[in-house]
Amino acid sequence: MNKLFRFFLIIALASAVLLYAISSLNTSQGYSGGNTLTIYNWGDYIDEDLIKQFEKATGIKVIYETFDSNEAMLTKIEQGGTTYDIAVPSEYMIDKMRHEDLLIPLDHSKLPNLKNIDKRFMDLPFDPGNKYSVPYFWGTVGIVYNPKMLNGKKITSWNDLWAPSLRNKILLIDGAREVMGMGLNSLGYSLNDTKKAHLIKAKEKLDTLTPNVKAIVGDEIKMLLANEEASVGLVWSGDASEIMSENEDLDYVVPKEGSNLWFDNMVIPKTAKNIEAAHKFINFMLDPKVAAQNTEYVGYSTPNKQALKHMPKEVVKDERFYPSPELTEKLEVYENLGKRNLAYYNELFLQFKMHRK
Ligand code: SPD
Repeated sequence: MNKLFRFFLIIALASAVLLYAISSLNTSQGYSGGNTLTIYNWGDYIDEDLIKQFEKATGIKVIYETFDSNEAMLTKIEQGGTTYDIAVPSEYMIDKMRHEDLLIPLDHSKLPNLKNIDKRFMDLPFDPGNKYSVPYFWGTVGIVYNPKMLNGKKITSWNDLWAPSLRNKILLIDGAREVMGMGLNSLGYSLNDTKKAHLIKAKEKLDTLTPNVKAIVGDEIKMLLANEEASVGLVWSGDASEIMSENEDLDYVVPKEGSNLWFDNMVIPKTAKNIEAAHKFINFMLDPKVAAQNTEYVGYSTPNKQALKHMPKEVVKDERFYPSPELTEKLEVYENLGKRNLAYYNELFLQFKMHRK
């Protein structure tokens, strides 16, 4: 072998080794594809033991990231820096994403466990025929409160929160639609109202709640309420159920003026690199025993009818967290209000937050 040939052979081998090293580095740093699956979910929204079970059963490596609002999730997906294989948006965001061509149609033949979902949660207006999304959890928005800390006082209405006795006692989840929704509902307006005058009135009413608001927080709301750092919280029902399992003095109510009924579903974003593995994971999460384990861990309400059979009766029969269809019919599901209106909700919510400072 002449010297020149040996030199080129060494260069070629070195480049091959370098390329291999770079590609495995990419995989471990969160690039989807190959044998990895990148999942983007709400914080505190899965039993991570199930991820390990899935990895063990399939040999697929899961990269798991979290978000704290639909809006933050959308921005990250639109930026495209990380290519998520699965995301878990709520209904109005799914409607927005499918209209903006950000989702991949699901292959139902790869999701045999879809049959376990209660028909009540299938084929909803935000995704006819479940072309793009599969139910994950559902629930309501309401008020969790501690009667012991309120001298036995009961809360039944949004307007109760404006009582001067609640000064500095209320925590709010950091959600634009939830907080604006509370303002709208307290005035008798719809959660999907787009009249500028009504939205401004709702924001002005929220401003008058400021003295009672101790903080606007993320998932730590559960710990703060369970530890009695505040006596009232605007929360999602699943968080209330988790808080109440930590502190039995608390109660949860869906206010009498009305509230939100929501659905979080699994989707495959357009940028996905491992569509095959995404279907495998979605189908895995739809298994009745897996869904029951996840539900017991997370505390939210499962749409999986077969999973309910594996769960404690007192949980499934608790109408606060599994409200009947008659009750849910009276609640409103958020609609996709369009770019301009959604941006206006966010802007007013931001102004409300600034008003507190
Ligand atoms: N910590 C998990 C929070 C999940 C809340 N999803 C509810 C969204 C309602 N729009």
